[in-house]
This record gives sequence, C-alpha cells and structure tokens, in this order.
Amino acid sequence: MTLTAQQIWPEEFAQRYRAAGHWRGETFGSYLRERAAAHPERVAIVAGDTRWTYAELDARADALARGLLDAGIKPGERVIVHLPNIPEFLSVVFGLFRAGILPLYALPAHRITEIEHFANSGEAVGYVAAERHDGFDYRALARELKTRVASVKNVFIVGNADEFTSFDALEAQGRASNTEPVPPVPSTVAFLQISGGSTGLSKLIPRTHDDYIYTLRESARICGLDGDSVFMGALPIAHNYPMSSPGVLGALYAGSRVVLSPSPSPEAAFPLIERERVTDVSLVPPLLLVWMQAAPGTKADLSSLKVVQVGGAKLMPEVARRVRPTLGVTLQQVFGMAEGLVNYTRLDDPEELIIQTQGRPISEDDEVLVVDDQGNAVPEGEAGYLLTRGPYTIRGYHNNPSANARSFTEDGFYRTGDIVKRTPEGYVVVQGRATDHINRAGEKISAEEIEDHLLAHPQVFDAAVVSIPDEYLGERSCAFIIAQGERPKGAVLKQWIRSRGLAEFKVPDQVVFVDSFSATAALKVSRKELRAALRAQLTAQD
Ligand code: J2J
Repeated sequence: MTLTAQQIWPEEFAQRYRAAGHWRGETFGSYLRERAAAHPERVAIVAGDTRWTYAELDARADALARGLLDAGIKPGERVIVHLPNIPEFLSVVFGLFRAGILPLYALPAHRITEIEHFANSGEAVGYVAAERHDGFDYRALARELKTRVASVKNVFIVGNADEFTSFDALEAQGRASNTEPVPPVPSTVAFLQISGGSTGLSKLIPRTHDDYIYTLRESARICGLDGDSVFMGALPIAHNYPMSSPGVLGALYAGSRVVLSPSPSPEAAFPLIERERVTDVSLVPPLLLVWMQAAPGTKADLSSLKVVQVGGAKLMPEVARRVRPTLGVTLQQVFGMAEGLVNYTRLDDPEELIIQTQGRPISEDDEVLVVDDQGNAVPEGEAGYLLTRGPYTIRGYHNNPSANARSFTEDGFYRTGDIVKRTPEGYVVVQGRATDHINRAGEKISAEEIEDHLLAHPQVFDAAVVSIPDEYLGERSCAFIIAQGERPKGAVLKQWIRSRGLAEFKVPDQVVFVDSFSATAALKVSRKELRAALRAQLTAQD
C-alpha cells in the first residue's frame, strides 16, 4: 500500500517543502498534546451539555488509541468514521491518529452502498458510528456492512451498541490498558478523505500529517483564529471544508474553542452562537442565504460573530455584498478541495476583492496554472482549466491508477476540473467547471453514478442526470429518463435511488420523461454533450 509522503511527493519537492518550513514534523497527536500541556483547563469542545477541556480531549484520545490497538487494529489500517457532529468524532479521530490508524471519513448522509464502496476501496478493518442520527439507525448499516465486506471486523457504536462494542467500553478498556502507541511518522498518510466523485464513485484522498497540518496552521492564521476564538462546526465536520479550512481541526490547532452544532439550521445554530459567544463559522452559499433570511428576525444575540466563511460552491457577488450589512460580519470566501489547494480572501482585503473573488492560495508554494484545452497557459484574465500542485495537494488518489492517469498531469499537477480566471492580484474567480457533476448546496454528486443506478431499474431504458441552476441550492439535479415500456412515476424512481442505499442528497430533485434524447443528443455524442444539450433544453423552458 502506498502510504508515505515519499511516494506522494517526489523527494526534491518534499525537501523544498521542509526547507521552507511548511512541513515541520508535527503530527495530530503531538499538536493536541502540546495544546493540552499549554492550557489543560481551556475548553476545547462544546456540544449540547458536554464540555471537554483540552486535557480531557487529550486523555480521551489516549484511551481510545490504546483501546483501538488492544482491539487488534494495527497501525496503518483503516477505520471508517461515520459520525455526526458530536464530541466523540474528535476524540476518536485523535485516538486513531495517535495509534497511527487511519480514519476514513464518511458523511452522515452516506448509506450502505457508499460505505461498502469506501470499505472495499480503503480495505477498512473497522467502522465507527453513532447509534442513531436524524432518524437513521447506523447499527443496521453496520450489520449489513459486516456481511458484505469481510475485512470489517470491528464495529464501535456511540450510544447503545447492541451486539457491537460500545464506545464507552472501548474508552474504558483503553484507560485501563498499558499499551503504548508508537507515534506515527509525520510524513506518512494520516487519514483518507473522500473525493467529490465527479466520475462515478468517490475516490480516496490520502493526506499526510505534515501536509494537512500545514494547511491547518496557515488556515488558522489566515482566518485569524487564536485562543480567544470560538469556532462553530455547523456543517457536517466530516467534510474537508468544515474540518480543515480552518475547520474544527484548525481551530483546535490554534487553541480555540470548538462548538458543535447538531444541524446548520438557524434554529439549532443561533441559540448556540449566543450561548457560547461564537466568533467564526463556515457555511455553504445556500445556508448563508437561510441565515441571512433568519438573522433580522431572530431573538438570539449574534453580535459575537466576527467572520463568516462561505465556500464549497460559488457565492454570487450580489449575495456576498449583503453579508456585512445583514450579519455585521466580515465575509471570507473559501474555494478549496479535499485533494488540496485552498484559496481564501484575506480578512483585510478590499471589500470588492472579498465580494468578487474566491480568494488566493494559502501558500506561496502553491503552483496554479490556468490552461486551455491543449494545456497551454491562457493570457491573464481569461478563463481556463485550473491545474495545481503544491505542499498540500495530493499527487494521486489511493490505489486508483486509472483515475490518477486522468486527474493528474505527468508532472504532478492535479486537474481540478474547475474553470477559473485570475485577477492581476492573483485572486481566483470561479467561472464554472469542466467535469460533469452536480454541486448541490456544496455536496458533489456524480451524474454517472446516479445514471448507473437509474439504469438498473427495469422500467428505465436510458437516463441522463444533469445539473440545473437553482435559486436556493445553487444547483439541483434533474434526471432525464427514457422509459422502457410503461413510464414509472417520478416518485418511484426517487424511491428506487433511496432503496439502492445511497445518500439522500443524491436522489434526483426532478425527474423528466422524454421519448428520446432528441436529434441533437443522438447516440453519436458523448454523455457529456448529451447532458449539456438536455440541460440547455430544460433551462430554455424555465
Ligand atoms: C465555487 N466552487 C467551489 C467556491 C469549492 C474548503 C472549501 C471548500 C472545499 C470543498 C474544501 C468553491 N466557489 N468557493 O475541501 O477545504 C467546488 C469546486 C471544487 C470542489 C471541491 C475546502 N469551493 N468549490 O468544497 O472536495 O468545484 O471541497 O473543485 O467537496 O468544490 O469540492 P470538495
């Protein structure tokens, strides 16, 4: 298995990133230990009535590291972490990091089909979930997972575990244990994140301690986090963005307090902002709209908020312009990707840059190219494909040579799939994208993946899934269907997607039946052109 930075970055680059002080040989386990030593009594995590100090989080992570090793999981092996925004998310990932075991992050919305794919492609040996969340019983998923994927031996459940090991038992066992975890090497892979999955199934993204901690350190600095900051994790923190840009991990790196909201809705988040005097939060554009609608009428005192970050999908300038007047905060645009490159507008940037652009890269060593179809640089200010490499952008997906051949150039640039322009100041303006996925409120959906599932339905002859502009979601998904025999109801096909064990956000928002894919979209053209023609057809009708 290819799990070291040496195999991810060529040695000359690794040396350069170390010499520049980007990679400092820290690990997740070591930075938590240092913070806990520096300010043991400071509150690290708040969720509901739970308040853990840095010392407590540190001790829990130690206990879990021992418990996980005693359960027979070995350093370098992978454990799927399938948890909502609860404190145990953080204690278990730090426990895994300390034991040198790799978390593989799944979103709470993922269901058996996705988890099975992650377990197979990451050869996972364990699965951690909460008993229930949002009405869904994750123990049932765990049972199914164990029957489908033989490598998954250990299941740990927060709450009532039934036949599985309870999280409390795991931690108690670890507290009583003398096992000494061997600290992981900073240049090795610390965890696997999942890709947005533009073509078919999600790919696994290997990130090292060195490279990711560099982004946490710089993100916390760029976002102005320090010991007085209170960062709210409102979006699901398994997402790379609320995890790391600066996210909950960046906030803990900076010694800030992390407040976890069970949901990003104003009803859940606003009272918590008042109670905990939250200063920073990251949102996706549709949520920003909801917050801006709710803020003027709320009884909650939101005056502690200083910075609201918005990223994950394009923020329209006319919305961006209203942020400061409506919420009384500084807007920070964030354009990033789980594969690496993250751009931020800086807090003291001129207002127009904050409103009109998606920021500039974290690092002076982020190499950013904007190229045409032939791979040649376009003149400054013109739109082109964004390619990038740098000290925290991966050089390849985990165990996936065919995706790597498509997604990376020979000299190691990642093809982001985004179409961007650059301003004279080096700021990026996202124009669109070349890949065929749907960015539904920041959740990336692969058209191909959903088409494959629709095609498995006996009454579907052909299917094309496209993104349609949507006032609230930014984009919504529309499935064009040519029926086989009698047309099923749209609702039946939506239910079909659910029954295939997929995340709810992948269920098409709209189903449109057509007799054929029309002359423009005859079989000669690629799926991509077909989707473009159908999208144009529907948008023209609107
Ligand atoms: C337009 N498109 C954007 C933006 C991401 C920080 C922030 C976001 C992510 C993320 C992340 C966008 N405007 N402001 O991991 O650390 C689209 C682009 C990009 C893709 C990556 C982070 N911000 N996008 O969203 O891996 O198309 O990461 O390539 O989920 O989201 O998606 P993802």
